Amino acid sequence: MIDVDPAATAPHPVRTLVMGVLNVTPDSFSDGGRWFDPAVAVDHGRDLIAQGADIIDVGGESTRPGCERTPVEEEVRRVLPVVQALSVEDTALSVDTMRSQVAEKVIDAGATIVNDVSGGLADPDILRVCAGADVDLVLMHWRGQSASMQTLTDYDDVVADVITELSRQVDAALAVGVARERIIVDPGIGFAKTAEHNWQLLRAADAFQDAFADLRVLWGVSRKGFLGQLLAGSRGPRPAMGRDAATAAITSYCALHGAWAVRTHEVRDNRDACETVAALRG
Ligand code: PMM
Repeated sequence: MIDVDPAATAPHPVRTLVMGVLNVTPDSFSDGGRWFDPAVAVDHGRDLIAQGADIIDVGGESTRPGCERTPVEEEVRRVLPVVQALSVEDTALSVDTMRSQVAEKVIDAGATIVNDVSGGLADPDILRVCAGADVDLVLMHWRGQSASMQTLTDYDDVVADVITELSRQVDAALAVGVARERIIVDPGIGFAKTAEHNWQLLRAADAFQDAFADLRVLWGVSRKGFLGQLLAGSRGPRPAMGRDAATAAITSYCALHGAWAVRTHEVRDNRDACETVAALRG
């Protein structure tokens, strides 16, 4: 097994890292409710670490399409105890939030990565908070809140448009003082995108990597709806829990195409996939 330091800022480590998803929510699309109790969530986080997660990504607000916002106090109530408890583990801790108030609190509690799926657009103060702290910042391509995002899928050329729009988000972060090497970019698979857009972005992984050549690239495809559509049977789309093999296949593909990290619900097989690709690449 190859150890990689999640705090190192080189865009292409010898092995792609695995960010394990820990959703402390009652309603996330694939695992909503399973880890809602803080003690159960902490146990699951430790389990993901034991399975090989390099980073744990704690989220307290579901971003599934159509979803309404979680009140800020409730988001803090969900994530803070889990971050506090996991901060003693020897694993990088990321928090999936679009809110500056939440980011401030979890940074104080030991989070080392802020994963903002809105890429600084939902609450621009989050950029200032991250600029003033010792954290990495994930900027994901985003066009609007979950309640409306699937109406925001008009693109001239999805690959070029995502690169242009995400570059603007990167520039906004740089403008308030976030250091370039602390920025991680993510194309936002499934966010304001149709299934075909997701496939086009994945096929263009090299172009995406080239456009952000000096930055780390994170991909989040795990169990997403377009995989359910791909694997649909006579009873409709394959349920989320049956999409892990497809997820691991895409993990291998992203690793081969230079991803810094993948964000996945299932960790063991995805870590194995990253190890295997690292061996293949020599
Ligand atoms: N996807 C989800 C949530 N957070 N963060 C990043 N950086 N990239 C993603 O693709 C992403 C994310 C939605 O999945 P979930 O509800 O299962 O966590």
